[in-house]
Amino acid sequence: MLLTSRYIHGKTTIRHLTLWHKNIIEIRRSASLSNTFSTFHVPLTSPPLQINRTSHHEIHTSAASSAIWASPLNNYQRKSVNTIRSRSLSTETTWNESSLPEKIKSLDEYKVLYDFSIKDPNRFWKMAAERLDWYRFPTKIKNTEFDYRCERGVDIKWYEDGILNACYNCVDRHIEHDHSTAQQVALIFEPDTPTESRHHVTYGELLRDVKKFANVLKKHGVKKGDRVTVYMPMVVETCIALLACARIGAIHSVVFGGFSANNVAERVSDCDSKIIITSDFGVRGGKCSPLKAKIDQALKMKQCSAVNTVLVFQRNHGMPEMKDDCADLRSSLEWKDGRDFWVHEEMEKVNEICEPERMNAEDPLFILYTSGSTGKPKGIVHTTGGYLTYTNLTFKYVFDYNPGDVYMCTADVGWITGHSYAIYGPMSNRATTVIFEGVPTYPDVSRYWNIIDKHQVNIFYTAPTAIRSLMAHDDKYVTHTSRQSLKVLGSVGEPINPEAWEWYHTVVGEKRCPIIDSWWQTETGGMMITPIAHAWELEPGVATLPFFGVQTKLFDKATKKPLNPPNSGELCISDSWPGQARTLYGAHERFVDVYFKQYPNYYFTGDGCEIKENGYHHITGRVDDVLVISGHNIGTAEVEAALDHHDHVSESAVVGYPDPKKNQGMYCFVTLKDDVEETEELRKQLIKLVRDMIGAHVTPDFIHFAPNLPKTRSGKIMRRILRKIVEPDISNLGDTSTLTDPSVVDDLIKKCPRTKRA
Ligand code: 6R9
Repeated sequence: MLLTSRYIHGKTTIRHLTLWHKNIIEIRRSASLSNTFSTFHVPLTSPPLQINRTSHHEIHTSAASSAIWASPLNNYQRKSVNTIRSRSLSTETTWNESSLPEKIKSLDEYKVLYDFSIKDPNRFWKMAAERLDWYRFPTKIKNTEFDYRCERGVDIKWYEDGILNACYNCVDRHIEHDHSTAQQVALIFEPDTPTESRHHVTYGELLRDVKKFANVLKKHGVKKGDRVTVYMPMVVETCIALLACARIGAIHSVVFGGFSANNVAERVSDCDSKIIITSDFGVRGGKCSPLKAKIDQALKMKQCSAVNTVLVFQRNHGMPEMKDDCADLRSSLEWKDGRDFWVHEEMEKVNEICEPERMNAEDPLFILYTSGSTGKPKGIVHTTGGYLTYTNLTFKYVFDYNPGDVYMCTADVGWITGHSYAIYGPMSNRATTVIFEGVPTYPDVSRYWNIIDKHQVNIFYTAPTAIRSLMAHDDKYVTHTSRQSLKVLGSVGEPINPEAWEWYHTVVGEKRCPIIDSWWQTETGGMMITPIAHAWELEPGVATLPFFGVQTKLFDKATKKPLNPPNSGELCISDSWPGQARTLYGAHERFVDVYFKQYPNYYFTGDGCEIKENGYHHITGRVDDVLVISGHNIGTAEVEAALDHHDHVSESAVVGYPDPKKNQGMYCFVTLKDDVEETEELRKQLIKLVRDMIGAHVTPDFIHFAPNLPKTRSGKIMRRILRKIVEPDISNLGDTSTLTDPSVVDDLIKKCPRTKRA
């Protein structure tokens, strides 16, 4: 179903798109041919870059990038949104090929630029890099190899002779280009409890605090290249900590604040960090959670014996109000003199002068651990120049961010979305960002919508899990709020089922706002397949088209042969993009094994995808989640989408179990909406619904009503654990410590007929 919503330009043109899609395939063919011969010695044919030298800071900036920053915040920006919508009816493209356009206004503009990005990645990504400020602008743009079989092996370098600083690009330069930015709000802090004092932090204040904290790090011996573990709640101080690391060239490794002491210890020891930044506690959903105390526990473990410094922020330093349980936590903290330091005391001892470190584009910016399906977590390494260029450009184009817009991303900084689209993407675009400490359901399920009204949020980015949990309640929790400020809505993290998409679009966005269903991964650094706001028509639950420079390719799981669209298969990416991870920390071989060996010369995403007739990409879920039942391949996401279609269903998770006759049986966990009764009748209706929607060969064997599903901290359902429960192999559940609520697992086991039988 194609939406013909009013907010998007007229009646496009499936035929047009199809023709164009064939075109892409052509371009891909020729691009892959040319790749065989030369990947990076492509001469740069664009005119030489205009370099301006600012006398005080020796920062080189292109004319193009300074033009962006010189634009004042005025009404023009807001008006322009409307003109873009009407202008997007036009099919003419005015792009002059000397620098990237400020916006992507239509599908036609996208097509022209996409083709260019594939044909000439060196020029495209050179122009993208001009959006940043460099101490030395790179002369080498792309130098990448995906083929593990060749002598060089998998090796990814972008902008390799460029020199820049990520913190400078996120803070200093905005003020240097336009002094009034010192007064512009950078971060709006929204605390867990709505009545608690909140504060706004301007770019000027942020710069001061980042410099001071960077000096605290230096005073404690942190140097360029050192790894710094960050274990913090979602507060302004966390942004300060990350930017301060980036400023002095230290590599931050954020560990989500909900992880156990064991998880922390494993991650501290893997990257050998000697310093930890934490907070005395965090507050989420009205509860105070100990952070420093967990660090103390971790530091008693052998793996952490090298840690010699713990810098501790006070959660609400200088604020009068504090919950009793939080005050108790603070007063009962263990304190080891010579190792533990209060940040507010250390900040008193340093000055505000701290020049940014000059970093090579390929110097690591951060490590972020993501749990592998087996074995120990993978330390994904992102580097400075490519990552920042990619997150900067995707943020700007995809959300159509305009100066003055207020942006909010609900992701915690403990996962990649928090890095790329709560900090580096928005801040390098001089955005104003809401940092929310709490959860969507506290103090009630209107919380997000109230925050949107309170801070007049224009762009809102969240995850399907939050959307599904909120839509399980009465719409009045949404409709009693205004939400008039909203222009763009986003979703990331899992496939969004069409019902959730429709609800988000209709009830939350009142059909005014495009839904940016953006597909990407920790490993990809930034958005890869995504709509661009206001540029083309949307389909519920469909991520639509690849971002510039991203070439997708489908393969057949069984034969490993490439498939031509329209088709469904395993999703790979044919060539490098600047935002991609370079390696796994200390484990390059594992990096190659996991991502580059399945399909030689391609990056393997591990996701399934359907590319439709119109070129739109529909992500169908992790490929390990495909069931083979009596010879039929059945994507669990498809069954879940059918179950979620029922009015009474809030969400579902489908897994397989071994079955001697059919190879696998199908087991469906179903969470019902508020106040819906679990009845035999409903169970029958759901089985029929799946058969009707997908086909008679797809019949759930079990429907298990489960009020809660095991979820990771970032809201993804942990199907690995569900598979173990129904197999049943409950003595072998693996690590459950990364779950939001590990007790959910016991409830599921108790109610599972298969475990009972075993
Ligand atoms: C950013 C992030 C990556 C996995 C990815 C895919 C799933 C993310 C999605 C989506 C369908 C989307 N995923 N966005 N699936 N549609 N819009 O979530 O990174 O935590 O590494 O997870 O999430 O399965 O492979 P990460």
